[in-house]
Parts: sequence; structure tokens; C-alpha cells
Amino acid sequence: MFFDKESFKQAYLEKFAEAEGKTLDEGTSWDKYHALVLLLKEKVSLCRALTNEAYSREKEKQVYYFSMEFLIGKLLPFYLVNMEILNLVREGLADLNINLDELLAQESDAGLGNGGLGRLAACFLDSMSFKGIKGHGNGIHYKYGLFEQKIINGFQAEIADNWLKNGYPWEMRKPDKSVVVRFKGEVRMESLKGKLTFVQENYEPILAVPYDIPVFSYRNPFYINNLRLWSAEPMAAGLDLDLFNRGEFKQAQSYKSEVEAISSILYPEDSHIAGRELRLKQEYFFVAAGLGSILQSYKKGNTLLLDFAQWVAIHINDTHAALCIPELMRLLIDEEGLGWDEAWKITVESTSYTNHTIMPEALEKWSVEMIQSLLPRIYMIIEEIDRRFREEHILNFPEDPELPAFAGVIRHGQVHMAHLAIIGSHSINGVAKLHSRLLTEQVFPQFNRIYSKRFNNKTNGVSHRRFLYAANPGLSHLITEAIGPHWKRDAEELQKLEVFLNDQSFLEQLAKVKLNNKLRLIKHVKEKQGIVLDPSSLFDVQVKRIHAYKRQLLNVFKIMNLYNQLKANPNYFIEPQTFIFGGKAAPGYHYAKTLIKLINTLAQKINTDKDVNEIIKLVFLENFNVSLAELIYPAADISEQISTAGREASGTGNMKFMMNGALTLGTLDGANIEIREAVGEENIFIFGLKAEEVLHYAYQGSYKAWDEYLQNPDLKRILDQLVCGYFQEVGGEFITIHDSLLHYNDEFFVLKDFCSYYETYQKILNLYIQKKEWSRSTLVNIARSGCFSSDRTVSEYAEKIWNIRCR
Ligand code: 26W
Repeated sequence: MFFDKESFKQAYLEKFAEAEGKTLDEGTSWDKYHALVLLLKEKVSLCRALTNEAYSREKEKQVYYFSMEFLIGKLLPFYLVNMEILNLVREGLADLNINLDELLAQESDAGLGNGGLGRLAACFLDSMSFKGIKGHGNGIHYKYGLFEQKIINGFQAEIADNWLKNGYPWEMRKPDKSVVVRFKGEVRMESLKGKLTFVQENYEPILAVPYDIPVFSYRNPFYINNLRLWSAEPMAAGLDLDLFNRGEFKQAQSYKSEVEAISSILYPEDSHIAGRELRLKQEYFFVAAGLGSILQSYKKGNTLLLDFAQWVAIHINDTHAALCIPELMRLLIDEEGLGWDEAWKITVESTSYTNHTIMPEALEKWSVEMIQSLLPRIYMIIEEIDRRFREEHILNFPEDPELPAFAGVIRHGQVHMAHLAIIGSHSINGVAKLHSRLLTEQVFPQFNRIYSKRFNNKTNGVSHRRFLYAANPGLSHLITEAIGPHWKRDAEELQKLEVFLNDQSFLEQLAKVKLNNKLRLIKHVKEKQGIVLDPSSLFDVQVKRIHAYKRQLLNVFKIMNLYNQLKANPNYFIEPQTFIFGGKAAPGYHYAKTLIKLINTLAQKINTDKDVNEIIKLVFLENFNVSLAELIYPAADISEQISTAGREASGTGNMKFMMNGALTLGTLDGANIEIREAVGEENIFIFGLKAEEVLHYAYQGSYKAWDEYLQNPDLKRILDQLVCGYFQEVGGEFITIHDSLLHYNDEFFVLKDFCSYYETYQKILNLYIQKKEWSRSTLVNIARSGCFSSDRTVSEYAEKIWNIRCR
């Protein structure tokens, strides 16, 4: 890459002059950032070209990861760390009077995702590249990513995220690789030499133009993979020229806007599907564009179409990409002339599907009318898939005539996307052991009977290079000093840290790293929100999307109870504590937005109360995104993972906290269960109902939230405080929350789990004051976090699902 600081400086100055056409003194921070990205991109391409020549690699299978979301965050700081040139570049730039941090601040935090699913996709890109897998992302080039969150008067306000306003130097527009995507129209059937063919007519063509972003990983610029994001553009030079020529400028302009709307904005909902036509258009758009270009390049390779599945794996990241199945069928049958059976075999063998949620309101269903009018040929294929499935399985399971009705793709005028994905894929996986079990036992038992071999588990993982190595330089340094650098390549090596469990000086250094990370976060919070936090306090953190099932409310009740106790008993001694929340609510999710207001209202009350504000403090951090996450995880003592058991498919924040040495306070849900297995019961704090118990209550209808309220005076006080003027709430803001618990019987068992949660929290406080024991527990968490690296997850996908070799 660069041999030394001097060669970097020279290359940088040359690149700057060439790209910006100014002297360095005239250049803005943006110019300097821009030149640095161009230089790195060029260097990396050069490295790859040279190595390719040297090694001329044999033909390899390619994986295409289809995802509507890629929450990649900032690339420059991560890539500098991955190439191990951060310090060299920092020092070289400093010699030129340039502060690297100012350049890093220029890059937008690419927020092309909502939360867990999108961030997982980004971690997989890193790990696929690291593992030497030719694995590419395929997604949408949204003009606006997930909104920026501002807190105004305690409420969430949303501001459009115009992440491309200055341009994005990592991406490269590739107009020559554009694909035409066809919507609407009619399908004409005709017989050609005795063979039935299908021709789509009078359709609306839309141009899909790709933007490519290079993906490379740790010390490994040779495997440059590609994240390809598609942008929707009108076919004829930006305008409908017919309309334009007829003088109908307004209509011409509106046609342009309608087309561009397809890749204009990321839907900010992640647990509720509204069934809007624009979203369906987005789904088909990126699927058709991606598959179209894959097939084009596959055919250039002169390989037999019938061998497609041997060379290509199509992975669908939740059902948002399930239209890959009928679209691949359409391409193979209509465009390539294969018969149904051949096409179906190729489709099923190449496609695999990951499910990320079992919440019924998040399982996608589209109305038959909508698919039929927007995608007439695709609908015909879906109907045929449904017909054949029913036919085959009525014959195979005569003892259960109900089964096909249950398990078909089309039911009651709706297309069930998960069913389509299951029938059309050779592998269906959940994202943590419990989740995968619930998929087969509770959500899709009929399919599990038919296709039991297809169902499997792949527990999620996260990029330990981003969330530990790059995000926590202090801890990374300490680890490398202790066990050498190999853990960056193989996270399992972190286990070697256990030899320091009784090393007093190491444990003290660990605590010092945590303190420094708290100071780093405190500085940021002070600059951004003007709030001053206490570095000697315990940092209890819950950062994630705001949802009823994630139960931020339970955490709020804990804080209210603690506050009530402190007020009632001024001599009550506890360790100083800082409660930190962060996360976005979907703009239309009223309950979640009310929760944000409640947290801020409580914060205002506690932080201005002189009786307590030296002991406890509460903050809601604005605009939780990848960059903020990278500051928060390293500073946390407690990781709140308190979803109602059975609801959180896996969680990945839990893993990021763990590898940064925070102890989990959580339910037996998602991957918390596997974290407990890894660290042992004494190094995690588990409370609350188990998934089976929750299910049992739900079946029996035997849970009575009112009883909890009446029997527990602390809880009663808290609930009353929500609605009795305690917060001086305007217009009864918190009534909805109160009603969700008492009038709608507390669907997420907040009241039921309260006591056990509160008691477990007290245990944490007890351990926290025993500094040595606490640090040991912290160390066990770090040392055992290796299995939650996405390197492990991606290797499992490669071996068991994609059938592909890893490095
Ligand atoms: C708009 C509809 C919709 C529905 C579901 C959008 C997005 C979704 C996603 C599937 C929700 C999601 O992000 N699920 C999360 O996926 C993570 C990665 O596997 C898991 O760790 C989380 O537990 C799961 O909630």
C-alpha cells in the first residue's frame, strides 16, 4: 500500500493536485477528504490488479447478498484501520497541516438501513471479503437514508437524511451496466414452434443504473468485492420526451419524479409492513436489476446455464428480496427459453433465505391485485408456483388435507412472501438457536414437515474488526499487547485473554480503558447535547430501535422506581449511575414516539432534581447511528437486552456490547441465550419469563396485568405517576402507555417481569462495587466473544448454505 509516511505524503499531494486542481491551502476539508478517498480507491484497485495477474485465480463461485438495507456507516475510518495505515496517514497529513479527524467528519454516515438487518448485511460484507469469498451486496441506492433524529421539547423530530448532498466519493456510477426493469402492461401468450411463450407488452420501462462501492477487509485489499446499489432513472434522458415535445412540461416532470421515487427513500419501518405500492416497486426494482446483471455477466463467462447454481448463490435477506424467486424463473423461462422444471431446479438450488423476524405484523404479504397490476408476468409465475406446490403436497400428505391451504403462497387474496421464499429456496435459516427453533415449531410447522432438511440455524455475528478493533482503540491496543495481533484475523484467539483473569495489573488497565472510553463519549455528549456526565458512574445503556417488544419501558420503570426510592429515603446509598438511551422510532409509530417523550420527560425531572442529580442521571442520545454506536459500546458497563422472551430474533447489539466488555442484563431471548452459554451464568444477568412461559400465557390467556398492578405498591405508584400529573404532562401524553398495560393487558409482560428485572439489577450493583470481580467478569465477556464474530457466521453460511470455500 504505502511503504512509509513520505511515500504516502507524496502520493497524496499528487492526487490532491490532480483531482482538486487547487493548492492545498486553497482546498476545503471536503476537497482534502475527497482526494484521500480517491487515492485509497486507486491504490486498492492497483493492488488487486497486480495480485490478480500474479495469482490468476481459478474460477470461483460468487455469492450475491440481496438486501434492501445496507447500514454501512462511515467507510474511511474503517478502511484505514483495516489497511493498518491509520497512524501513517494521520501523521503524514499532520505534516501537511491537515487534521485527519476533520476529514473523517466530512464523510456521511451512510444510513441505508433501519437497524439489525441492515447492519448485519454490512458486517457480512466485511467478513465475506476477509474470508476471501467472492460475495457481493445488491441493494438500493436510496437518495435519502434513514431520517436524522432530533429531539425537540422531548419529542422526536425527523429530518431528511440527504447523505449524497456533497457526493459520495466511494461510489462509482456505472451507466454501461444499466438494466431495464419493466412494470405493468399486459402479458400476451403465443405459441412459438409448439412452445408456449410469454411476452410482456405496453409495460413501463425504468432504467436501473448501478453505483458500485468497493468492499475490502483487514490487510486484504486483494479480494475487492462489490456493493452494488441501484438507482431508478427514466429511460429517455430524464424526461418523457413525447410529453415534453407536446409542450406538456408539467406531466413530463411528474413522470420523472414518479420514476425517481423508486430509489428515493428508505422505508423507516422495521416491524410493521404497510403494504404500499412504492415499497413493492422497490422490491421488484432491485431484484430485477440485480438478477438481470448477474445473468448478463454469467453468460459472458460462457458457462452452461444449467450449471448456474454451481457458480452462483443468491441469498435473500428476509422476504424483502423474495421476488428473486419468480424473477429468476421469468428470466430462465421467458428470456432464456428453459422449461419450468429445469428453471425451478436452478432457482431452488441457487436461492437461500434468512428470516429475521417472527412478529406477525412484520411478515410481508402483498395483495393479489397489487402484484397482478404492477407485475403481471411475475404474478402468473407466483400463481403457478402456488398451484404446483398444492398439487404436489396434496398428493404427498393425503392425511392432512388442511396443509396445502395453510401453507400455500396465495391465501385470502394475499401473497405470503415468507411462504414463497420457503418454497423457492434450498435453505431457510433463523438467526439464533431459539429463533430458528420457533420458526420450525411455531411459525412454519407445516413447512417444516414438508421441507425439514431445508430449515437450519445460523446464529448472527458482528464484525469484530469494526466494533472492537476500530471502535475501541484503547482496548484493542491492550489486547494486542497481551496476546499479539492475530485476534483480528481469528476472533477465537480472544480466549487467550483468560490467562489474565488473576492479573491485577491487567484488570486495572482494563478498567482504565473503560474510563477513557467513557471520557470520549462524555466529550461527544457535551459537544452535541450540552449535557455533562459523570465518568466515575456506572453506564447502564440501552441503544436500539424503539419498540414495544424491546421494552425500553421496563428500563424506564426501573429508573422511576430507583428515583422514587431515593426521594423517599435520602440516606439510601447507591453507586452513581448514568442511564443512557438511544434509538429511533418509526415516524408513524405513535407508541414508540411517546416512549421517547417519556424518557426525555423523566430525564428532565431527574437531572434537575438536586436531591438526586449527583447520584443518578438519565440521557437520551440523539440520532443513534453507526458512528454514535461506535462511541457508545466501548463506554458501556451494562448492556440492556430486555425484550420479551421469544420476540427478538437474535439481537446483534448484545454481541457488540459483550466484545467491548459490558455485562448483559437480559432475558432468555435471541442470542442472549448463546451469550449465556459462552460466558457462564455467573458472568451474565438473566431475568424474567422464558419464551415457553410467554407462549403459555398467550395460549391460556391467563395473564392478568391488573393483578400485578394491584399487588405491587411500587409498580402501582409508577403507573399512577404516568397519568396523575406527576410529570405535569400536557394533554395526558402518557395515557397510551398506561392503557397499553392496564386496558390492553400488557402484551409484552412489562409488569410481569418488573420484579425479577429490578432484583437482578440490584445484583449487578452489588457486583459493580467489587471492582476486581467486576473487571474479571468483563474480561470473561471479552475473551468469550470470539464466536460472535461475523467471520464465524459467514464461514457457516459459506460451508453449509452457499457451498463455497473460505480462506
Ligand atoms: C418494513 C417491514 C420490515 C419488516 C422487518 C422491515 C424490516 C424488518 C426486519 C426483518 C427487522 C429486523 O431488522 N430484524 C432484526 O434482524 C436482526 C438481524 O438478524 C436481528 O438481530 C434482530 O433480532 C431482528 O429484530
